[in-house]
This record gives sequence, structure tokens and C-alpha cells, in this order.
Amino acid sequence: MNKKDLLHEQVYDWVRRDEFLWRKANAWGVSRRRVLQLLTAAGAGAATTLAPLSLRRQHQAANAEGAANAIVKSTSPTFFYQTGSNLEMRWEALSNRGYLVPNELFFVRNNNPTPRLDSATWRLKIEGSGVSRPQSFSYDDLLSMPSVSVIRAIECAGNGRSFYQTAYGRQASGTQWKLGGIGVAEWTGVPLREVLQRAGVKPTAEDVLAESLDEKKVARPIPIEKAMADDTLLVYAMNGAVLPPDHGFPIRLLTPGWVGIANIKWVGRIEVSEAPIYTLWNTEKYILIGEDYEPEPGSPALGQIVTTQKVKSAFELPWDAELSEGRRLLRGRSWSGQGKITQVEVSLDQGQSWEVARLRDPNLSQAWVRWDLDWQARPGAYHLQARATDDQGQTQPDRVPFNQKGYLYWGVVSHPVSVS
Ligand SMILES: Nc1nc2c(c(=O)[nH]1)N[C@H]1C(S)=C(S)[C@@H](COP(=O)(O)O)O[C@H]1N2
Ligand SMILES: [Mo]
Repeated sequence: MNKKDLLHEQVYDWVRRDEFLWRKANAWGVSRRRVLQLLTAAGAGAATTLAPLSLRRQHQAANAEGAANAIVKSTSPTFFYQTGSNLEMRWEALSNRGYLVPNELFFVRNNNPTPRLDSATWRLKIEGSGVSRPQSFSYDDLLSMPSVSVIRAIECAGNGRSFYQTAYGRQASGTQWKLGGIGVAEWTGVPLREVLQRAGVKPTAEDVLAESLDEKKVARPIPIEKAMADDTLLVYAMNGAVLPPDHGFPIRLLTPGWVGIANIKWVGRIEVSEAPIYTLWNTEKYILIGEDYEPEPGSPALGQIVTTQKVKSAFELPWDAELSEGRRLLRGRSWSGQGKITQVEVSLDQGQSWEVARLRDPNLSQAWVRWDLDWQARPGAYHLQARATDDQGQTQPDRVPFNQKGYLYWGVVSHPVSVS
């Protein structure tokens, strides 16, 4: 198998599943079937024995109170919809702006409140079986290394989740994002590869796990191929400014094209392993579970692991939008985690006819493209639709099969607009 194939989500998933099982079964001297039974039992146990109910309630109450303080930057309702410790960007806030999303209106997805870390005492540890010289780097160490800047999107795996409800009348669990769980910025930092090489990364290294320093550690593994990519960075600056606290100060990981969760904020430790790594974030969370998704017999993951992002589009309009009649320039943006956008079509009549939108430079891979279309808006109620195609030949479908946790909704979305 070509190692590059590991960048493809399904191949990655299959390979990891088989390796994991094989090793465990061998190590324990038991059959594959028994391994699966053991794993399933362990997963179920963990889910039901978390905490007594009253404790859990207290914790939830504390979380709700804390939500207001969970974010450091301004949570202005002009820019955002706020749900708990998350801020979803309002698309209308992007209209008449440039290619990049300014830091103050970049979405925030926080599992825990933003920690206030001190860059003077902060350390990044690199360790694990996959490195021969474990290292500890300071902030200044990283700042003194070769610096790279790239323009890329970060998008939540759950972006668009609410459209499962729209499409199926059935709500997927999790924050009900519309399309504002994405942003494009210029990220500056050190290639992760540089740091791994200084730690003597071995040719046998397989998976890399970045672990965070917030209240509850967040730790989502990536394969070594992704960790060594040119644009996988340990980021210290965002759009030319010091990385803001909410976005991972002092250092976050950037994994272009991969789901938001792989872009670990407030990184403190990186484990490089010669064996596949499994955590909560690639076994129970961030996996596709549903009737239409192949079950994963034998994997510690409860379904297919989500890795790369698909193709999506959004209009730079309020939701719902109210416009006055007349000549309008309809604007929007489309993006793909797997390449660049080659075409965007817009329908003003719910999919009966489609018009090709004009694409505006720049059009960067794994970021997005801005587009526009003239519209002679007459009074009435509309459901505007945009449908993009990327250079991998993927076109947004009418809808995508339901999955319980509501990841990767990339179907065409109907944007309600009334013209008077
Ligand atoms: N430590 C840590 N890293 C994290 C998260 C988190 O809660 N804690 N959220 C992840 C998720 S789910 C997403 S979508 C992105 C969001 O990045 P942003 O908040 O900078 O927009 O960060 C990821 N990295
Ligand atoms: Mo996310």
C-alpha cells in the first residue's frame, strides 16, 4: 500500500482498524471475535459509569454558568451565535470583507473554557516510542525555528449539523451549527516535521497525538504522514497577530483539510508512537454512526473515523434574510477540505435551474473561494441554493445519509430569503 493513501480517510480507517486488532489479538492471544466483544463491553461500561447523576447535574450547572466566561474575546451577537462555550460565525458578518476572517469574528469551538497560559513557563514535550530523542521546547525555542505562513481553513466536523434535522426531520446530537463553524486565516508557525525531526522521529513512527493543556485534555491522533506534511504547523500567529487565547495561545496545531478537532489548541505534549493510537476522540467521538455507514467490526472506533472535510457553500446573508426588491449582487463562499473549488452553481428556484457563479481570486486549496452572482430580486419568498464542485470531482449532493452525531453535512442547503 502506498503511504500516501493514508491521507484518504477510509483507507486510514481500514488500515488502522486492522492493525489495531491484529496487534491486540496477538498480544492477548485471543481471537478477533473476543477482542471485539471486550472492546464493546469496555466502551459501554465507560459510558454508563461516568458519574452519579447528581454529580453530573452539578457539573452541567457549573458549565452553564461558566459558559459566559469560557471565551476571552468579545462574543458580540453582531458577529456570533453563542451556544455554551462555542461561537458560531454569522455569515452576514463576512459580507463586504476580504478573503480572510479577522480574528475577532473567527468561530470558537471550545470543549472547555479557554485556559490562560503563560508563554514564559509553557513547554512542549515530544515523547513516545516513535522518537529517539525526547525533547522539551520552550515558546522561544519555537519562535527561533524556521517559520512558515499558510492560508487555510479550520472547520468543525459538526459544521452544518442542523441540516440533518432539515433533511430528515431528525436531530443529530451535538451543537446545531448552521454553516458558521468555519473560518479561513493566515497561520504562522513551525512545521511540526521540524520539531519531530529534532526529536529524532523514527521511520517506524505511525501515529502522532497532540494533547492539550485545558481543563480536560483533548487529544486526537493523526497519522505520521499528516504530521510530516509541509503545511502541518505548530502555530503561534493568526492573521499576523499573536495567536489569541481562544484560538490556542501560545501554540496550536494546524492540520489543513482535516476536521477541526485535529487542530488541537493549547498544545502541551506530543506523543509519537510506533503503534496506532486510540483515544476518545477517534473511537467514540468524531466517527460516523448510522444505518447508512458501514459498521466497523473489530475497530475500537464505534464507526468510520472522520478525517478530511468535504465540499460546502454558504451565502453571505443573514439567516433568514430580508431584502428589498431590485438588483442585488448575491455573494457567498465555497470550500473543500480536499482541494480547491472549480465551480459554483446557484439556484434561485429550488433546484429547477442553476446558474454558474463568478469565482473571485484568490482561490486557494483547503481554504475557500468567494463568488458572486447578479440577481434581479422580485418580491416573494425564496430558498437560495449554492452547489460547489472541487478539483477532486466532488459535487455537493442534494443531501447526505444521516449519521447520529451529525458530522460532515455537505448536502446543498436552502437559505430562506424574503424579498419585499
Ligand atoms: N484543546 C482543544 N483543542 C481544540 C478544541 C478544544 O475544545 N480543546 N476544539 C477543537 C474543535 S472541535 C474545533 S472545530 C477547533 C476550533 O478551532 P477554533 O476554536 O480556533 O475556531 O479546535 C479544535 N481544537
Ligand atoms: Mo469541531
